[in-house]
Amino acid sequence: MSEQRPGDENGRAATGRPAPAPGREDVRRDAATSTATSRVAALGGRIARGALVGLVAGGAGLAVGELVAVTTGEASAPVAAAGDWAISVTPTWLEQFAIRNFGSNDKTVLLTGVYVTLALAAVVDGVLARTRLTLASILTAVTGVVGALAAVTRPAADTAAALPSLLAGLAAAVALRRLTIWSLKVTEPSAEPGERRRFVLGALGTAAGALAAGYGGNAWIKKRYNVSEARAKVVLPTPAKVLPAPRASVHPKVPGLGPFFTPTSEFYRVDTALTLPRVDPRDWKLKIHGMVERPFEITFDELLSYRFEEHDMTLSCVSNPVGGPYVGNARWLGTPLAPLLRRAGVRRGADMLLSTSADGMTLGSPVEAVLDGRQAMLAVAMNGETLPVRNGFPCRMLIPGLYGYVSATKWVTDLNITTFASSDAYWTPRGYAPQAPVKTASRIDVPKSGATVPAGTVVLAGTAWATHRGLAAVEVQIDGGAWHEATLAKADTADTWRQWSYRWTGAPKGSHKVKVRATDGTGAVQTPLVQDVLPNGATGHHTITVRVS
Ligand SMILES: Nc1nc2c(c(=O)[nH]1)N[C@H]1C(S)=C(S)[C@@H](COP(=O)(O)O)O[C@H]1N2
Ligand SMILES: [Mo]
Repeated sequence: MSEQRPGDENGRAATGRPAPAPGREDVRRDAATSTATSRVAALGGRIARGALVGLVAGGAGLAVGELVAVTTGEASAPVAAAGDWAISVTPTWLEQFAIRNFGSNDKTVLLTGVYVTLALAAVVDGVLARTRLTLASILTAVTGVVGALAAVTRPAADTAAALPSLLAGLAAAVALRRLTIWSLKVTEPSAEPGERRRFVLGALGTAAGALAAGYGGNAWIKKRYNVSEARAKVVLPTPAKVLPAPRASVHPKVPGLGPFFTPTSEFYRVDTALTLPRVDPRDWKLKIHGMVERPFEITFDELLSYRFEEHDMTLSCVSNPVGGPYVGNARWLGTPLAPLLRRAGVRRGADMLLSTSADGMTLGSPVEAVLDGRQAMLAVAMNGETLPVRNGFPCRMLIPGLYGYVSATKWVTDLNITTFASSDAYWTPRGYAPQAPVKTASRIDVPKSGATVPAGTVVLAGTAWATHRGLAAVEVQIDGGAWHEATLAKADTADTWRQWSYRWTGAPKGSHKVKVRATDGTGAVQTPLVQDVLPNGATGHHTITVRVS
């Protein structure tokens, strides 16, 4: 081994001090002070150089990982794999905290966390390498092994997914070793100018190469796994049942109130996919199996040859806080799910439809909800457009009346007929209820909470839903007074939300609390009881503060 003995550096720093002349106290003190100062400076320099070398080496590793992931898939790249793993082990309270505080930016926050953690590890390895080169190199490689484990333990991963992180760790270790040796040479008293140049050029070259390979690799991945062309080529089936556009009266024309159909680009997104599954319809297959008489598999073309129907439905998330934004309404195009289950022949005793997505997410839905006549479907389009990748392209499941996490499997590829007693879906061990019908909810959208409005007549407006039970009434309450019936816009289907408005006349100046509650189609009034998202959806009345001036 041509290994430097990095300990030498410390030794020099400790012993290279000039001995003060005996008896010259003042000089000695000065010398001691300046020696201490220079020691601190030297130490700072070493840490800075170590940190720099560590970061450059780590960057080289990540870049190699990105390049390897061009063949093994986007989700197997080191940062993506680490992020996916972090998501899967995130405790529910932290996930709730992230949703509440970061909303749809939670994935950016998570990725930032992964990068910061990796950067810290790289700095530690880089500084450690100056005194313990072998140990630091091994630690660096081990980080890669940890990443590889994270990559292969993802539910939808194959063993090749280990490669990017393994090779990233190796590349980082090799770069760390080389750059550290060159860097240590520079600080030797016998250092030649050529050695400094070698280190600087080596570090700069590695950094530049890492940036180019990292960005290049990432762009290549994006291009290689791009399905936007395949998506553009999908010819949507003509629905056997075409819906007329809903009457204009489904929307009370109140400025500031969102439209009846949520524009697809504004539709909320909730999933665990750090890297979106990119499923080419040509490769897509749906398997229906488990407790069935006749298991079968269909291709995307076969799916499209089935009977398709349009259906308007509001989708909402169990994690939506009272008054929150994780709800959307769309016109979906899908093929009914019930005939598919009948074709397979559900065996007696089976009560759960465990669906799996291309990225290994599992959702459990009651078989009953699919077969009881409601419009459970496999959807391929929303609002007249092929499903966007983020909303489940090429195919997603939908069951009216159930929260998304127990019904709305995006990128669905597998339907396993089983029992709730024998199978757990992803969210169940994480504290969420295995079954979760949508709770009646209502929201004040206009004015915004905290807004100031002119005195006189204040127009309040919002949205309310009790998916599949339908919505019968909305009432508003001001400052704890009587409940006033709001004007409901026309209903579309029992599966869609209803928008409402209320003219609050003679609103007096001052700060006021406005509350809303709904009554569902069965006549049940929305509960005032405040309950958290866990285990099966938040409850309580949405309340806003308005300042009338
Ligand atoms: N494959 C997959 N499907 C999924 C999820 C997921 O994490 N992965 N999340 C579910 C949840 S919790 C909800 S609320 C809906 C959200 O669908 P959207 O993102 O299209 O709004 O998708 C559901 N389907
Ligand atoms: Mo959800």
